[in-house]
Amino acid sequence: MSFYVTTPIYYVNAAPHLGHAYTTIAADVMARHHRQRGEAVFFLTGTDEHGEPVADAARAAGVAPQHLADENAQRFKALAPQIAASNDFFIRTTDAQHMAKVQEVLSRVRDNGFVYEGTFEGWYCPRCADFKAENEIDPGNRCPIHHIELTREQEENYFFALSGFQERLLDLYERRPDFVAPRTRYNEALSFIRSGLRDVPLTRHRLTWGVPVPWDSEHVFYVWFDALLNYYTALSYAPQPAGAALAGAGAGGGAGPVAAPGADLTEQFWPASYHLIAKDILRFHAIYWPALLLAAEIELPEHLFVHGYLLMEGEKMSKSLGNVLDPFTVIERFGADALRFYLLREVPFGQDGSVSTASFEQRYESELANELGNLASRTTAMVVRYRDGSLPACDVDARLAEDFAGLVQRVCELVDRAELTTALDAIWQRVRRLNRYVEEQAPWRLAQGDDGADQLDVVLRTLAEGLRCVSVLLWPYMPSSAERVLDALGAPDVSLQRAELGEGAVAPVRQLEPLFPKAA
Ligand code: ME8
Repeated sequence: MSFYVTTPIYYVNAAPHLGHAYTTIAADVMARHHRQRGEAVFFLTGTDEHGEPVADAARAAGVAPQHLADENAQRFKALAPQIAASNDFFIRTTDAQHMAKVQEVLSRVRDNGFVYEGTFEGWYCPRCADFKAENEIDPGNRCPIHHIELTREQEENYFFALSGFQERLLDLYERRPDFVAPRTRYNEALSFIRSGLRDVPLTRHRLTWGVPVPWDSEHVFYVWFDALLNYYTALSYAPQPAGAALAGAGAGGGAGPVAAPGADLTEQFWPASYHLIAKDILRFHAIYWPALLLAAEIELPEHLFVHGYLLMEGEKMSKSLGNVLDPFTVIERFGADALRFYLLREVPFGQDGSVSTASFEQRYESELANELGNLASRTTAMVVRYRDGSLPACDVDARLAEDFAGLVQRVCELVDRAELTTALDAIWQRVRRLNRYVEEQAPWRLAQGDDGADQLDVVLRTLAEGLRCVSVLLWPYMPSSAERVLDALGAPDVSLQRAELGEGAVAPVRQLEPLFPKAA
């Protein structure tokens, strides 16, 4: 089994913000979860460095585009470890190997008869790098996303014959109702296709910052075609994934076939299992991308999952709108795990949702510190206090086993559909169940006198097992906190194979320091 997940490649016209962190965190949760299942996983992120968004920002800053790209690509690259993202590769569209592959694939599209010369005339947003249809324009000829005035473009271009793919795309959407999720986005893409597809420019004449068109030196490829192809080109030159994220936790890395170093990974990982994007770039991914792949005779990806916007004060957060919450500051105060948890818990994955410092702090305290943190502290403390850190090898409480039955399976099914918030909620209900169990059983009473000794054994073993299971399942969301708990329980294995309640080996338990201390 192999699993390949991607994020959009981000524009290097400015520094990363929370919106970018969000998609990368979500992709990381999926990648880690599939590694836990023992699958060979490839997780790709990177930067989109060509086209007007970058050329214009470089001009405004008085530097060469490559200079701006180099500077900001480093900032995006640095974001990944800070949010604990375990990406296997970081692609930059200025990589020579990527550029050569783009030329190869798009030449094939031309050889296959889907490219012709023509004149484009229409409205264009240089920030979106997008040609807008008449029904996508806000009053005053403004971009509905960036609110800037659109420019009127008239240009000699090579066109991609998108309109010729209408029937094949309709057929694709009919045959594969899970090609785009959630359903609202599937419907949106489908109605766009049904409304009639127009051919789109494949190249730009006046721009020079892009991948050169091999058959006409006066053109560069339109940035979106260069960018979309990253998902495919990366596999041709990325190194073999190490599966390192699991190795640290003692499970020995991802399984699956292992290619020789330097081998082309396309056969092993293409087609992509999931492209994660936000709804701003739906049309490119749900329409242009499959059409381009059909034109190039490349297999289509399995799923596209479209998440919503993180909103601050009701507006989409974006570099160009200026209302940006800095993920680095949040991480510095509360840690990456807390940010990861908050984003996937607060905003149902797939919908828009507001984020704020106030709701972050509230969840940090009520859920992370008081629910999970407290469960972990008191469970380990009680095993140490009442049993000297040695758990008895007895069965777990049957009622709790019943409450946990089917959980691993359920989480797998939900993550398979990218329902990351629902999966997290299913796990969290068990965190709460375990805290209620402590209250119901009152181990401190059982510890008084000898009559309750057997029951206390069962309660402690059940709590330790419950804590172990939820920690394994939470690992993709909060890797370092989960690893700390599992380490204290003497059970560092995060593979899902033995994540059922009662399947853990009995090991010495250590008292755990507070997982989520009050922030300074
Ligand atoms: O569009 N809420 O790059 P980009 C949620 N280079 N997600 C957000 C967000 C927000 N407020 N703001 C940004 C591009 N994102 C192209 C993509 S792909 C072949 C080329 C995330 O830097 C979300 O994933 O504008 C969104 O789709 C992406 O950043 C846009 O990043």
